[in-house]
Amino acid sequence: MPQIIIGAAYNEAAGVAMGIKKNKEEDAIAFTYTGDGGTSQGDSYEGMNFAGAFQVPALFIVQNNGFAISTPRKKQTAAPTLAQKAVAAGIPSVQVDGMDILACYKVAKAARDYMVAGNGPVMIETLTYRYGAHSSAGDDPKRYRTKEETQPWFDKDPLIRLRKILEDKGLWSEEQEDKLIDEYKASFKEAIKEADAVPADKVSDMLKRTFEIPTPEMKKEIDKFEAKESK
Ligand SMILES: Cc1ncc(C[n+]2csc(CCOP(=O)(O)OP(=O)(O)O)c2C)c(N)n1
Repeated sequence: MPQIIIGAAYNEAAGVAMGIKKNKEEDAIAFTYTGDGGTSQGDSYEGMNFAGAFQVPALFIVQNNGFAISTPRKKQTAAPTLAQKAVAAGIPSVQVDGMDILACYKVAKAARDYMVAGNGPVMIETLTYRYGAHSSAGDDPKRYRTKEETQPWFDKDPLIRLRKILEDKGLWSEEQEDKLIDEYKASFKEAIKEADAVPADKVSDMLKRTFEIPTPEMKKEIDKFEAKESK
C-alpha cells in the first residue's frame, strides 16, 4: 500500500506482520521500503520497536540513496550506518551493495527464510544512489551535488553489471536484448493507449470514495462539485 507520510509504512508493515503472526499464516511476511530520509522520521523507530517487541515477521528495507530530497545522508543522522538503527530495537540488520542485484537477492532471500522460520523482524540497508531528481516537482540535483560525485555511481549501474555477468555466462546476448526492448516498447505503447481510454474521474467520485459515510463537510464538497459537474 502506498504511503506518502515517509516512515509511516514501518508502522503499517509491523501491523500487517502482527496480523500474519496472529493468523499463523505460514510462509508469509510483511515488507516495506523507505529511503534514508524515512529513517529520520519518528514513525520508523516506532514501527521497528513494535516489530521487535512482538517479534513479528516484518522486513524493513532502507533504500539508502544518499539523499532525502536535497539533504545529504550525513546531515540527517550521526549514526554511522542506518542498519544499526534496527539493532537498538533488537532487530538483526545488514548492509548490502544496493547496486549488486545478486547480492540484494541473496540477502533478501536469507532474510525471508529467517523470518518465515519464526525468527522475528529483519532490516536490510541497501547502499545505492539516486540518479535523478527526487521528483519532477522543483528538485534540481545540480544544486546540491557534483558530476564528479555522481559519475562513479553510474559506472556501477546494476543493470549493466548484471548484463555483463549474464553475457559472460552465455545466458544473454545483444540480439535477445534488442528483441526484449522492442517487445517492451510495444507493450508500453499499448498500456498508454489503454490508460488514455479510461474516462476521466470526476472530483465528486473521488470525494465519495474517501469515506464510506462522508463527514458533513465532505458532503458539502460533494454537493458543490456535483453541481459544477452537472453544468
Ligand atoms: C512525515 C513527512 N515529512 C515530510 C515529508 C515530505 N517529504 C517527502 S519525500 C521527503 C524526503 C524523503 O527522503 P528519502 O526517504 O531519502 O527519499 P528520496 O529523497 O531518496 O527519494 C520528504 C521530507 C513527508 N512526505 N512526510
